[in-house]
Amino acid sequence: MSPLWDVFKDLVAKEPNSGCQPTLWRYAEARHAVLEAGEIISASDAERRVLVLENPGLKGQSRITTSLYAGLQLVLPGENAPAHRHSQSALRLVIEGDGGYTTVDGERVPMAPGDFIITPTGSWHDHGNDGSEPVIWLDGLDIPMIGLFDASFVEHHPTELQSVTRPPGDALARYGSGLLPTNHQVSGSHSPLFHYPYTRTIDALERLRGDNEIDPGAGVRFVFVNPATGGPAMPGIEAFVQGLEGKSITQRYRATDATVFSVISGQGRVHFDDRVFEWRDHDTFVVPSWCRYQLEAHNESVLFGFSDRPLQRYLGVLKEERS
Ligand code: 1HN
Repeated sequence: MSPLWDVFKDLVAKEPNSGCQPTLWRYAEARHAVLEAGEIISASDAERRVLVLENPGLKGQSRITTSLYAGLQLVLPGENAPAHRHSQSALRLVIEGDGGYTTVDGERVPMAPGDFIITPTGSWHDHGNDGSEPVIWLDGLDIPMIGLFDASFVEHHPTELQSVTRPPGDALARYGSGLLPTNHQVSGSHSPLFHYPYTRTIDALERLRGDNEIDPGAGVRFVFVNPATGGPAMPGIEAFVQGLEGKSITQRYRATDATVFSVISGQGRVHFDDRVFEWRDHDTFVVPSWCRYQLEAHNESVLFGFSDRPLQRYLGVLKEERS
């Protein structure tokens, strides 16, 4: 036994205080480092050749926020990252390069810049690059959460690549047009659609540019949903895109879900109470839990973001404040 009164204040904190720090990774520098990693180890030897975006306030923990992992992954032309599956769920935001692909449970999905792709818990996935340029993307996984539950399993596929058993575009044809096959059984967990092409995302953002009704004070903000339920694409992580007008600034806002942002396009600043970061194309930055911030855009910009919001909502602990 141990005395509660010695630790009570730490266990039930007055407000969030994990140590997670506001941090920005410049893509120009990160890209250079990731390409250098490409000279040191192959994708196949590494299994996944990734540079982890580790929060400097959470050193040695391979996490970008208390609950989430993020990293930048490189696949060079002709390379493969072997097929495996694990308890952890992953999302990807493609940053650069054409000719990349990922195969998820038998369907091979092309990766184009801006595409959002999920590999939910337990799904077989392998990656490759048939093009002539390096392909780089941002990975987000719920690794710290699965660690907390002590529920991690991983399995390697008997062959380096899984077989492709579904035609290209199959999931998008079945689930990507606001139509649901009448015999679809809602599983209640993750989205049956796992590829959200940027061509469609940007079309929605452009059509609604300047609309301030979708998320007042935050530009035009769309969540990637499971079309069968209207809920988030994966139960534990919510991802969104946010379109900001040129020379605009969002309302002061804070929430209990620490949020990872990746700049799809544009330039601007993120203002915190005690610091300001300049961001531009493909930079990644993190806003810790309960940290007030404003997003300023110098020109028309598109941001991608993700957080553990659905779980906080489910537990009834999600708290937001606009001021
Ligand atoms: C993983 O499976 C991927 O499939 C990326 O691309 C990053 C980090 C830790 C554990 C598994 C991938 C990962 C990972």
